[in-house]
Amino acid sequence: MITPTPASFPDGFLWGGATAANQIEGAYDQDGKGLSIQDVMPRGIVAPRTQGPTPDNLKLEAIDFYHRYAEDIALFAEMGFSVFRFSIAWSRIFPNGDEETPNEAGLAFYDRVLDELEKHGIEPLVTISHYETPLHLAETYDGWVSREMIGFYERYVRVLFERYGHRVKRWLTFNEINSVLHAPLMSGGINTPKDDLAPSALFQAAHHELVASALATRIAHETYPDIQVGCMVISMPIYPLTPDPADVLAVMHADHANLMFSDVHTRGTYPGYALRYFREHGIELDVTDADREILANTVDFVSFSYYMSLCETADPTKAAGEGNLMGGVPNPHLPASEWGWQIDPVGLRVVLNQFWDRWGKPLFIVENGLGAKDELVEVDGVRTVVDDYRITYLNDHLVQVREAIADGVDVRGYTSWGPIDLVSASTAQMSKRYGFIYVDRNDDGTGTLARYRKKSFAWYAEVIGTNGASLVP
Ligand code: BGP
Repeated sequence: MITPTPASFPDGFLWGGATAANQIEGAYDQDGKGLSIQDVMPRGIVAPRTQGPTPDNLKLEAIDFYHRYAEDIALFAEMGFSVFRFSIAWSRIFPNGDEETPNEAGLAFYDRVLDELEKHGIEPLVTISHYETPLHLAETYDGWVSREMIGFYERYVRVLFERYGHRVKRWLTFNEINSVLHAPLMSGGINTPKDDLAPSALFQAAHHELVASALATRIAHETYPDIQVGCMVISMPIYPLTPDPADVLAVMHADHANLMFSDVHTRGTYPGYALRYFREHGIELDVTDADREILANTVDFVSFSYYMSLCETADPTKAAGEGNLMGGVPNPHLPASEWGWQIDPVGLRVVLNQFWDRWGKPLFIVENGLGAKDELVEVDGVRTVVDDYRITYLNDHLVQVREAIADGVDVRGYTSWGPIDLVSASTAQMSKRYGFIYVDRNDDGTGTLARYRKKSFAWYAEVIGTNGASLVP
């Protein structure tokens, strides 16, 4: 008699939250930090970059995690976090990105963050590059279009592993690496405007990132055997708009564009469909023998963000909808968030099964959540947000994670996006809030930066405290 996997979270399942340096830290020019591309993107990806930092850029101060990290980590600990995902700002460590020696003051900041996490028994999960390429690398080298980036990244990674490798066991090489095709500046530090960028240059940039990512894995496996390296991709289940085989084929092509990155990460070579695409679109990649050898260093686990699903159709008259960097055709069966992102908890179970069946690697959900407008109110004399909509969203998604675990999928952990309110990546707003903790800061930059526990704070603490048993099916 074979016993099926029980529908519950395994012992040791990691629970926590995820952030990115540029969206929380602020202190954009302190202690030797150089500018990053985010310091010239005051509107996120919805408007062109500016020539330098402008006062309307909320990320310059963000939520001041740089000075308030101890208070914030204590709040995470109060919710019972066993893991916290954050990124290291590359331009704190190498202000321009192409220096020989790192900036000690920048390194020391992350020592302090790690000390604080250790104090509370919270495991760090570190993203090496999360949409914050040093600006100098974007302006001088056109970001990842240039092969030289691999060497700069390698130097950065070696410094990080050497300094923190004994206390950080899980690393992610690039945030949402497959987003480079959709947001070349934010994702790949590519200064050339997207419309002027030749497809060959874009895929060459993607190739350089893939090589750099595999190189990080090789360095870890050769020198730091305790370190596990994962890739991080946007997951996006894509459904055919109709059963028309032409729509199903359109889904297959859209899936390929999305999954190519993790196919390379997990298999170590480009899949046949990618080679065919390159050939038919006149894309000639510069792939050296050394690149091929490096790519063979496959990841230890696959991590991903999940916010929504999309539909695809071969019918060009159907309009594209709003989405997490990738526009798609709206699904008539699903509601949407205030920002038009369609809400689909079942899609998370679908994607977990698809990834597990395809790669057989342990999975980690490192982003998921609802961006919503919150209202700070007073309940029994305490300032809070009654965010039942967020609780419903997260509950329903976590129930589907549990279903996937019962399907036999190996899921190691879950970090909800933005456990504390932070600046949005796509729109650079404060009002698009994801947190269990409200931060008093408005889109016009006003506010005290005080922190308040929302209703979802106690809810998440209970979910973690019961290892998911309190979730409502
Ligand atoms: C992902 C990014 C994050 C994050 C999240 C939510 O694509 O990795 O950095 O911000 O989406 O998106 P947004 O902030 O645009 O609501």
